[in-house]
Order: sequence, then C-alpha cells, then structure tokens
Amino acid sequence: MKARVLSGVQPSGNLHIGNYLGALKNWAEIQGQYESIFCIVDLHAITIYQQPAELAAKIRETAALFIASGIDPEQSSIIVQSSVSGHAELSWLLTCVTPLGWLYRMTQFKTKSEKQETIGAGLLQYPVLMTADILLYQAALVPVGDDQSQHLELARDIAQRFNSLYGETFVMPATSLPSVGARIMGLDDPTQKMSKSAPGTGHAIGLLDDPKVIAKKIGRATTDSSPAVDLENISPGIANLLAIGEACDPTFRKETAASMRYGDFKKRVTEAVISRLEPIQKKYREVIADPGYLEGVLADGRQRVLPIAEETVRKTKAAMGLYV
Ligand code: AQP
Repeated sequence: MKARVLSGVQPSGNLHIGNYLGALKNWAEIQGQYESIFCIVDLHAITIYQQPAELAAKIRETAALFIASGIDPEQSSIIVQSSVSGHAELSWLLTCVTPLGWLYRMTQFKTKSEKQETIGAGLLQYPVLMTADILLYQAALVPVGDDQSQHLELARDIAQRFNSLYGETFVMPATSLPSVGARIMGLDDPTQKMSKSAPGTGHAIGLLDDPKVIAKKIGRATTDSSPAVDLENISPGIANLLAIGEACDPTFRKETAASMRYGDFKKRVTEAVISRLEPIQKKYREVIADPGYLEGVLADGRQRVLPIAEETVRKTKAAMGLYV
C-alpha cells in the first residue's frame, strides 16, 4: 500500500510563483509515488475576511491551477476542504487537547495578527485546523514550503499529545520541503516571504500574470548597488532571483549567472519564468472554461476521500469516549 500525502493551498488571493515552486510543482512530481490528496483549504482562507463571491470564484480558480500545474485528478484526489465536514469536526476534537501557549507561539499568527484590526479566534486556531487536515487522512508526508515548517512541528506535537492521552490514533506526519524554491521572497522586498496578501504590484509573480507583466516585475526587482552578479557576495535580492531561475529551469545554473550584468541576468530569469508558466497558463484557460469538468473532479475527489475521513473521525471520537 502506498503511503498517503496531504497538502493544501488557501484560495485567499492570486496564487504566485512561491506557491508553485514551494508546493504545487513538488506535488506534481511526487504524486505517483503516494496516495495523494490535495486540498483547496477554504476554511483556512476565512480566518481573514473574504468577499463571498470572490472566495467562491477563487476556489474554482485554485482547483484549475492545481490541474494546470500538473496535478492529475486520475492519480490524485483534489478536494475542497469545506466539502468534507470531518476537517472541522476533527479540528474541534484536537482543539481540546492543544495548550493555548502552543498557538500563541506560532510566528504566522504573530505576523498576520499584527495586520488585523480585530483578530478572529480562527486565526489563532489556524494550525489546529491544519493539523486536522493532515491527521484526518493519516498522511505520512506533507509537502509544503518552508513557511509551514513550524505548523508541521506543531501538528506532530498535537498528534503525539493525543496519542499519549488516548492511545495510538494518528500517524506521525513528516515534512517534505523542495530542494530549491522552499522560500521564495518578495521581488520588492527580498527580506519578506512572497505572499498572496502582500500589498503592491511589484511584490509577487502571479501564476496567471501576462508575460509582459512578468518581465516588468522582474526588471524592477530589488537587487543591490553592484552592476553584475557576484557569486562571492550575493545579496538577498539576487539570491532570490537565482532561486526562482534555478527552480523554474533545471538548465539554469548559478555558475552561468556569474558576472552577468543585472539587465542580462534579469532577462535570463524572466525567460526561465515565462517558459515555465506558459504551458500552465494555457492548460488553466482550458480547464476554467469547462466548469462541468472541474465540478466533476471536485465531486470525485470528495467521494474518494470521504470514507477515510469518516473512519478517522469515528476512531478519534471512540478513543475519547464520545458517543459513536
Ligand atoms: N513564498 C513562498 N515560497 C515557497 N513556498 C510558499 N508557499 C507560500 N508562500 C511561499 C507555500 O504554498 C503553499 C500554500 O500556501 P497557503 O496558500 O496555504 O498559505 P501561505 O503560506 O500563507 O501563502 P501566502 O501566499 O503567504 O498567502 P496569504 O498571504 O493568503 O497568507 C504552502 O505549502 C506554503 O508553504
């Protein structure tokens, strides 16, 4: 039997090259080796207010981008988190074994809550819901970008605590990070992680950005005061562009960029990004134009995973002495 893999993306904005290189690309590469479940985590997205009609459209757009990025719905189950009630149900059961102090320590909670006028309880609860997503399917491996490593450690702590309180119930999930592209930084500020919600048009390369827009964004990306790439002394902006180039194009080597003038170097990175994204954009347009197909994929995915989710919730409730 193949080990199970679970991962997800929030439909909280425009997916960017960080989401692709940190997560989607890796998922597409490993999906054949595992029993894979990839999830549009809409319940996570609502930890911050989302305009309902936009959220509904983003859920479908994200599903179409999964398929366009190479996730094969025949091989992998593509699901919408809110369509399987076990995510929310298990989340409550796990909340009851999670010390509050563990949640206050989460870096993402600290950063995201600083930006909110009112901090919803769901934002603090976010990593417990993520733990539920993983444990619900007894996933052995969770391929994510580096920003999620702390949440994964917490997921293991919660699983361990539950198992020691109520007996062996959950598989301990391992983290899988991509070798290149695990943390793509903002083009305008290479000290900040590239993020969907960051303001400014020069921050992120959207997966659906027009090639001209991509060229403009990379052309304006922050570098430093040197005229050319100096591999002995790489600034954060250049390191980020090198990582993007290498992750998009396997023939792109750091060494070949040595001494390239910044203008030429940025052109080379732009070419690597555009040739990586062009086929994804083409496939995306085909998939999004066929809503019936997309709904079928999501309904199919749900049907496949439902028995696993129901069994885990039953087992967890029984372990806790709840009425089953
Ligand atoms: N900059 C990044 N570099 C590499 N990987 C990244 N991921 C996100 N940003 C980068 C990975 O993409 C997957 C899905 O992320 P998410 O949508 O669940 O949430 P996020 O990590 O919080 O993404 P954003 O883009 O920063 O969204 P907002 O602004 O809405 O919070 C995860 O595997 C993540 O590691």
